This record gives sequence, C-alpha cells and structure tokens, in this order.
Amino acid sequence: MRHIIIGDIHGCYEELMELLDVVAPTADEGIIAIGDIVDRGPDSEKVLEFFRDTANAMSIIGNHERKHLMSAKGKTRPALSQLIVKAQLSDRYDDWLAFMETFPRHIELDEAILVHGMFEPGVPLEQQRETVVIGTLTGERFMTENYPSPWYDQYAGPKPLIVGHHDYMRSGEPLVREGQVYGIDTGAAHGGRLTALLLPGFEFVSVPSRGDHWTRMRAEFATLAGSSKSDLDLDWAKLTEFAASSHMEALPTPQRERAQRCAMILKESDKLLGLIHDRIKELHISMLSELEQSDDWSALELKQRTSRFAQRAQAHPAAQHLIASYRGFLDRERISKRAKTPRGLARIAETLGIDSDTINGTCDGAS
Ligand SMILES: [Mn+2]
Repeated sequence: MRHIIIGDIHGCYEELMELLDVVAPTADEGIIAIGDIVDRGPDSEKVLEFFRDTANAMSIIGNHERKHLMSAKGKTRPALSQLIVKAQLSDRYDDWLAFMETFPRHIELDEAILVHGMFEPGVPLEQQRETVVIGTLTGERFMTENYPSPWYDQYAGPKPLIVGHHDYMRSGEPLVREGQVYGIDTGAAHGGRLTALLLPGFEFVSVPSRGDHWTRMRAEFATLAGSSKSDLDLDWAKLTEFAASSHMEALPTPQRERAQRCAMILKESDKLLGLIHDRIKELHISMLSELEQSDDWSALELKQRTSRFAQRAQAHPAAQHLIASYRGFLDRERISKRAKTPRGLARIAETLGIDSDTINGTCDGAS
C-alpha cells in the first residue's frame, strides 16, 4: 500500500487531477499534501474541497495556510495572495479557515517525516520550532542565521525527511539528498511542475504546470492590491525621503499615511534584503561544493576556478550576485543598489524562492 506525498499544490487543481490520474491511487492508499495547497494558483477552493471530501486525503499545514489563519486573527497583514483567495472564497472563507486550522504541523510515517518548511538538523521532531517546520519568515531568518550552509545538506536522519515550501532546483526537478531529504515543491503555481513522491519506494511522478498562474492571477486581481502599489516602484532615496516625514504630526492625513507606508516598505525591504543576502551565500556555497567534487578541481588555478564557477552560476537569474558572493564582494548594499526599488528586490527574492509577499503586503489593502 502506497502513500502519495504531493508537493506545494497552490490552487493548481487541474494539475492535481492530472497527477492523480497518473498515480491512480486506490481508496486505501493515503494521499498527503505537504502544505501550501492554497494561494497563487487559480483554484484554491476546488483543491480545498478535494482534501475535505476525499476520505483518504489530507494536508499538513504550510506557511500559506498559516498566513490565512494569522491574518484572519488580526496577527499579521494579509498579503495579496491571501486577499485574492479571501475574495474567491467569499462568505465561505470562515468555514475554510476552520478546515485549514485542522491541518497538522507534521506527519511521521514509517518511511519518512513530513513537514512543509524546514528542519533543524540534530533536533528531535517534537522539539522543532513551529516557525521552522512551517516555514514562516521568522523561521527562515532563524535558519539562515544559525545554519550558514543549507540545512538540508546537514540533515542526517533518523528518517528521510520530505519537505515542500521552496522550489530549490527551479528546474521542475525535486531536490534529492538520497535517503535524507526530498524537496518536492517544484513550482506548480509558477509554470514548473506538480510532483508526487510515492512511498515506500521513493519514486517521483510529476506533471507539467499549465502555466505561470501566479503572474496571471496577480495581474487579474491587481485592483485588490490597492492604488498605492506604485510606492513599490520608488527608488530608495525617494522612499527614504518620504519615510522621514512619517512622524510629522502637521502633515495632512493622506500624506502622513503615505509616509508611514513608505517607512513600512523600507523596513520590510531591509528584512527581505537580509534573506536574499543569506540565500545567495547559501546557494553559492552549495554550487561550489558541487564543483569541488569534480576530479580536476584541485588542479585548477584560481582564475580557472572563478570562470568555472561563473559558468555554473550563469543560468541562474541572480548569477551576478552569486559570482559576487563567490569572489567575496557580496554585501547588502550591492544587492539593494542593483535592485533599485522594492519591487526590484521582490523580483530577485522570487528568483531565489524567497517569499516576497511581505513587500507586496505593505501595500495590499492600504487604500
Ligand atoms: Mn509554497
């Protein structure tokens, strides 16, 4: 009897149906989603319905379900992807929140441990931080600060770990650390693939995404993001200038609100910048350790190594930063300078698989 573990579905219902057609589970085989079944893709509600109405199917909680729960409780601001789903679910939203509330934060099977986000190497499952296993921004920061090289390269048992959350490879292929870590988010909502990992055999099955849903959804629901969206296109100097007046009591209300928004955007940008910086370093280290395994590496001269690294990094959208990191030139200032604006920064974040919703969130619903 198999378990079918499915990566981040993100409202990609058609892809989910196609995947299940291929896998053809029987009624007594368990279907488990790794979390993030909603947001970004077109059909969050149909996916929710599937998991509610299919007796042998369930999902663990992902950071996107958590964002819905937290923002509904007023603890965080909903980002655009939640605002869209909230609008889609309309008066059924509260019922679906109650359903998402029931998702467990992890599942342990005979063959593997399942969490949505990350896992602290060497720490028992029960003692894992919730922010880390679910993959919140706080958890991300904790991990990059405490585990400078990727955590999934440091994980060593006791059981294989299956995670979603980041499309680590950005090629439609899962991340595989044989017998240790399986990262099965393969970017279904972004034009990648939807992937299932079949236990106990650890076989992969995947189907292509029908397209870059999230880009399309963002455009379709742009009005939900509010009219202040253009503040994300201000350069850093302008933003700083606006933000500086956020404490001036005498300013007329709209201007003061804008000043406060700009201050908030700067604050979120700064956080994102830290994550981007750490992620690039992490990626550079993992690319390098890959290259170091080639037979002739130790015989190469410094210059040859640099050009070999540049070749390896070339295909990545953040290649310039990766090369800068390799050469020891990477710093936060360089990244923000090249990004020019918060939106530019968000774009870099997305290419690194970092959630940039917090930046977009600073403007969502502001008006
Ligand atoms: Mn996700």
